[in-house]
Amino acid sequence: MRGMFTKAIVRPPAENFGDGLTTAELGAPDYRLALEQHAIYCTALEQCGVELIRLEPDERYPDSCFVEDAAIMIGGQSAIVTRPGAASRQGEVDSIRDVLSRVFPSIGEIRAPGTLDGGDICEAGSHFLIGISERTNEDGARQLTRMLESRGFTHDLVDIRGIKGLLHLKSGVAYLGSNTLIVTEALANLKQFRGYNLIRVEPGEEYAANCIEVNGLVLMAAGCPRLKARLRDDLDYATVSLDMSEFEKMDGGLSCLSLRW
Ligand code: CIR
Repeated sequence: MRGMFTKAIVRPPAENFGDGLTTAELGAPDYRLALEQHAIYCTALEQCGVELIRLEPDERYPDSCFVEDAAIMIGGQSAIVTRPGAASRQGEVDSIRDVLSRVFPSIGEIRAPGTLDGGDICEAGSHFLIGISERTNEDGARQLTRMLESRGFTHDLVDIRGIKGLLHLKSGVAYLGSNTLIVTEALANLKQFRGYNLIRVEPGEEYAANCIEVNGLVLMAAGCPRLKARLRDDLDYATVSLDMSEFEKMDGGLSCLSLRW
């Protein structure tokens, strides 16, 4: 079982955040509101007992607030710097590498022609679910599986390329601990998820599938009352609802805004 989360990297959106990549047709984000939502998200992490490493906003990379995509944490013990699938995001890894190399004695790295986004990697105890997506290719996934195997972790690949509207695996899956996964209906029947207690999000609440469990608390998107009630009443999870509207406009969710270990 993994220990407590004690640290997380976060980076507020830069002023040109709205120039980032998106497929959501929800309009342009309001920058001030995005900053506010980000600040509330950071406070929620701190209230879970996590100490934040706060990076400066970086205008060179409009998507750089989504720090999760630049690295993968393994069992809280080691880290791998990724090679994001979107060319416009590849430079984001440099500052993340700088931070992580001060924390971990040695860090792995995904190399070309591999591409891999942290949002495609779901750590579920000692097992990793690895999404193959428009961003994470087979070569990137293969490099990661070798690194996981050498550290004693197991894995399954999950090809999400045919699933409409799913940017990353974790846009539709979250691991809550205790062998429990939150999944969208579109993913629920995949064989890789057999053996887990599956909590299916109901139609209309798909965005809530991207949530994070931090030291016993589930941080989740506001506006998804059915999932919230289910977690609270049936599974006894305490939840904190966070308004993520401006990040949703840029295809981002709760997990992508921090790198936790
Ligand atoms: C992108 O398209 O790369 C960003 N606009 C959103 C990234 C969200 N990251 C994530 O789900 N892990």
